[in-house]
Parts: sequence; C-alpha cells; structure tokens
Amino acid sequence: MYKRITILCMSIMIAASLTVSASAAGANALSGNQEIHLDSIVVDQASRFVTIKGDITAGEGSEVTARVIDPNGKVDYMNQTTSGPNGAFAFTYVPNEAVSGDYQLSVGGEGVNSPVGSQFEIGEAGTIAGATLSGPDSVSSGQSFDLTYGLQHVGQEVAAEDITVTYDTYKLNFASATSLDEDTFAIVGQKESPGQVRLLGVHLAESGTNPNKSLMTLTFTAKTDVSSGIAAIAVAQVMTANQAGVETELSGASYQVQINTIDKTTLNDLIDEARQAHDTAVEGNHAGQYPTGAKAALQTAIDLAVKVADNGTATQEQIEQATTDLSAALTAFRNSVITSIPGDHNHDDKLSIGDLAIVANVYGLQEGDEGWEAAQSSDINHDGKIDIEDLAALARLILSW
Ligand SMILES: [Ca+2]
Ligand SMILES: [Ca+2]
Repeated sequence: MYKRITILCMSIMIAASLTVSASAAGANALSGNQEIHLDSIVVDQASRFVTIKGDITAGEGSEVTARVIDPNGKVDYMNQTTSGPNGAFAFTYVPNEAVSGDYQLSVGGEGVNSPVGSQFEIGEAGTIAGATLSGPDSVSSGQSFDLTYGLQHVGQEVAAEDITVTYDTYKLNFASATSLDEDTFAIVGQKESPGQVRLLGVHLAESGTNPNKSLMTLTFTAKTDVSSGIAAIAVAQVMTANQAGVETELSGASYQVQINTIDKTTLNDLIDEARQAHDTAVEGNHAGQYPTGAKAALQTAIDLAVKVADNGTATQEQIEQATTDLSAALTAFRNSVITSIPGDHNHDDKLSIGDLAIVANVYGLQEGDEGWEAAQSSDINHDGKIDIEDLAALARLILSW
C-alpha cells in the first residue's frame, strides 16, 4: 500500500488560491435581528484547505455554525465556533473526500433566523506541477526503506533539478539517493546537513523532454531507539531549469511514514525461559527426565529465536513469528517429559525383572476375569489378555533400559 501526498510551495499556493466573493450571498432580508456576513471563502487548490471568514452582528462571544455539503450532497463539514472581536469568525477545514465540484456552504449563528448560504469550487487534486514522493505506509524501527522521488504534471522541459529534501532527524537517518536510471538522470551533487539533503540532478539525453516520471530512490533508515509514531519527509524545494537555463520553481511534496517500534521483550523473556528449561532438564529414561534428543531440539529452536532477536532489521512480524515458534517448541519440550515408565509395574522408577515377575504373576488373565482391573497395566500390547507377547515386550524394554 503506497500513498502519495503532494503539497505546494507558498508562491504557487497563493497563485492557485481561489477567492470567492461572498457579498452576493449576503444575509437574507427576512432574517431576525442578527445577521451573518461572509467576508471570504478561500480554497487552496493544492492543499485543499478551505478557509471561511465572516462576522456576526451579535458581536464577540456569539456561537456561529458552519455546514458544508459536498458535490454529492453529503455533509462534508459541520462545526461551531465562537466569534471574536467585532463578531469575526473563521472556519478552516479540508474536505473529507477528494470530490471535485461545487460545495454548498451554510453559516448560521445565535439570533440569526436565516443562515447565509454560499458556494465554492474545489478543482481536481494533484494537477499542479511538482515533485512526488511515494513509499511504504509504515516501517519498523531500525528498518531501512526506500522512497521514490519523481515529477508530475510538469509541462516544460527540465534539464536540471535542485532538490531539497528535509526529514525528521529524531526518527530518521538519510542513507542514500540513487538514480533509477543513470543513463537518463544523473545525481551529480549531494550535500547533507542535519535534517536536510540537497541534491543536484541532471536529465541526460532526451530524458528532460518528459520529466514526469520516477527519477530516483531515496533511502532512509528508521532509527532503532525511537518511540513509535509518524516521521515526515518532504521535498521542501524543487528548482528546475530548462536547457536555456531558465529556472522554474515547482511544488514540493510531503510524505509521512508510521514508524512502529519493535517490541522484543516477549521474545527475549521467552528465550530466557527456554534456556532455563533447557539447562535444568536432564535427559534419561526416568520419570521427570526428558527423552534423548529433546534438549537438542529445544536448543535448535532457541538458536533460531536468538538469531531473530539479534537481527537489527527484523520486523515486528518476524519477532512475533519467532516468539510463536519458540513458544511451540518449549511447550513440546515440556510435554515430552517422562511422567511414568511403561512397564514399571512395581513403581521403583526403573525396568527390571521385578516388573517381569509381576507380569508373570498375572500371566493368562483376560479381560473380564476376576482381578483383570488390577492386572490390566501388565497388558503391554493392549490386546485384552496377558500372555507371552506381553512378557516378551517387557523383556525387550528391560534389556534396552
Ligand atoms: Ca520397576
Ligand atoms: Ca497382551
């Protein structure tokens, strides 16, 4: 999932702003003793910020409400504010959805019988010449990630670019800038300062005639010791020049990435627990001991988990998987503990002729016979009778004990 957010530098913002004269939409003649006047509705077509300003005749401290219906007829915005000196008020908001078209505004207030209506237009988003930045929505702390820088909607030829990228130094380290195609776009200069990297790029061959494409990869690393949260990276400035040397400033771009901190506590605690279980366990054939090979199997699982825990670039998902795997291995190990020795009929925690004697004593008994219940454990092969097969089976166990 990738996102792309484009913002404008101030000069273009102002140029692209649309000011709607609201005087024509003035107060209704039939309104009560208080009136609302709309002074301006300013829509910044790049950032899509809408600022509504006006005043209420009731003066300072009056409640004023604004409602905006989007071009689809849905309520897009509804809010209340308290007027300031001279009844002045302002609302600023960004339309919820990227719907272009006419928006209907209605503003009412205390003692105002008829709200004032007006409308404003929001154009298609993202048609302004500028930079683009795209990349992952979220990364884990310690992880390195790539952003793709490019240009869009640039109508003129571009021969050279002077790009200033700023980033959150608390959360990010800048690693490198790499051209996506060195034959057509060369990064010829790079200067780093805290939280900023300035790049000079040149379009080679015919590349500059259509500069609207992905041009380079910016690699960052999320710091390992940060708290989780949003980190911002922005193309703060893009100056371009055509082959004649005429310079043009384009709009920048901003990008946000969610940094998720890696929580290794659970995994590390589990590794400690597994190590302890491993170190205190004894392999053998007595009750409370573990079958041969059980410790080695657990050690293998511990080693795998340690490898993930020690990996600075492991993701939260990998950490969680390693925790699940080790947890399963530890449970299997614990379940393998010997609780009783099959064939140990005299309960002395070993297999010997004492056990064989007990089986011999009930030799010939079958299911349903008197005393079967007490003798049943001697039916080693569970076929409902105690015969030579049981004796032979127990003998094999004794000999291999
Ligand atoms: Ca025994
Ligand atoms: Ca049997």
